[in-house]
Amino acid sequence: MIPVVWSEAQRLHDPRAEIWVGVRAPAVEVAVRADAIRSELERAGHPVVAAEPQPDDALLAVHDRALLEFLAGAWREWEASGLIEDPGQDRVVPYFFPHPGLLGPLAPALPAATWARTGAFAFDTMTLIGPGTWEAARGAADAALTAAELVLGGEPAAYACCRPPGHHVTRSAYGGACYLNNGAIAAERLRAALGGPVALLDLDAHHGNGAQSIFWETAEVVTGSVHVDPAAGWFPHFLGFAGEDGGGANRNVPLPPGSADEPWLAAVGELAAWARGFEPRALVVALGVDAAAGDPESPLAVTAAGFEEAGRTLGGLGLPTVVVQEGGYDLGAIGGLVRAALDGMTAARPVEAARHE
Ligand code: SP5
Ligand code: ZN
Repeated sequence: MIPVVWSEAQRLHDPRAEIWVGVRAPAVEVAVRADAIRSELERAGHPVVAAEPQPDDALLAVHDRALLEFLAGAWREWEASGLIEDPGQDRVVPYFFPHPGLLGPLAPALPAATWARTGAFAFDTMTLIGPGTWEAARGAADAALTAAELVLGGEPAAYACCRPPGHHVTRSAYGGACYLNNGAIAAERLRAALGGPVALLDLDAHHGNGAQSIFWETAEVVTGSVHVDPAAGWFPHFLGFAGEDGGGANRNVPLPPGSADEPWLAAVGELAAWARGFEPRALVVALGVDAAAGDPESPLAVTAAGFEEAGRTLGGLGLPTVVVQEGGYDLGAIGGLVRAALDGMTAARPVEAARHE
């Protein structure tokens, strides 16, 4: 049974809201998501392992120090600034952005005003920071790294119940309900320990723009993503098109809204076959389950049987495998969807076996 790595700190993140087109709506990325997944996996017999604290170096390997320092201090600074009382904003949120069209060739200075600084690091208005956000994001990254360590220690596969998710975060900017790129951090740890290449394949309904950007044009970590087509109007809007190939080291398979098991599984198969061509030493799966039919955040229509089959396809690569949780917002379904995906992954193989092939 694939071990489930759990960080108690993830519950400390309560974004309360997401701000979309200027309107404050209830958050969908909530702590009970992780509770639902954990209880389903425990019921199915998966052992639960506590995340171990990990060194900052592992985060600095994929993120700029400036982003990490901002995230670590953002809430305290916001609190001290008086913005909670006046104008009455209880979460860290951007309002002004160093757009390339604004700056031209000039390098952005870090704004002196607390209320302006957020825009130097956030690329959307939907990813709010509150009192426990940094501790939770750090806990999620610790979980991903602990899962990587379990795999390096001989587990064929390990699952990190990461919350908040991570796959939209680049080296220098956060958004999409994500703060630290847990999957990229795990992939880089595996690459450092085993040598490259490592494959990172993203099943979340939204494009894995973070890993694409972090590992752009390096074949040491090859990245692939299947997602709903941004050309049909979906987040992250500016990225995720088929032509973004990173000099051959990235592959995107955008699908039309409404796509169900057949085209989605064909895309998963295409990504797996493409990744196999690099002869990777390990696999990271960014397992969002928001591609499911019934998920409120995506128009894809994948079934639980589809997720199990995707697990079989990815497990069939026969690689040491770290699975990290990304999106998935149908609280009644997410646990079963994650369990189905892990159920499929029986063919993952431990580091030594995969090496002595
Ligand atoms: C990890 C992950 O799945 N992030 C997805 C973030 C995409 N969210 C896009 C939301 C688009 C606006 N939704 C409007 C609904 C208002 N509640
Ligand atoms: Zn998503």
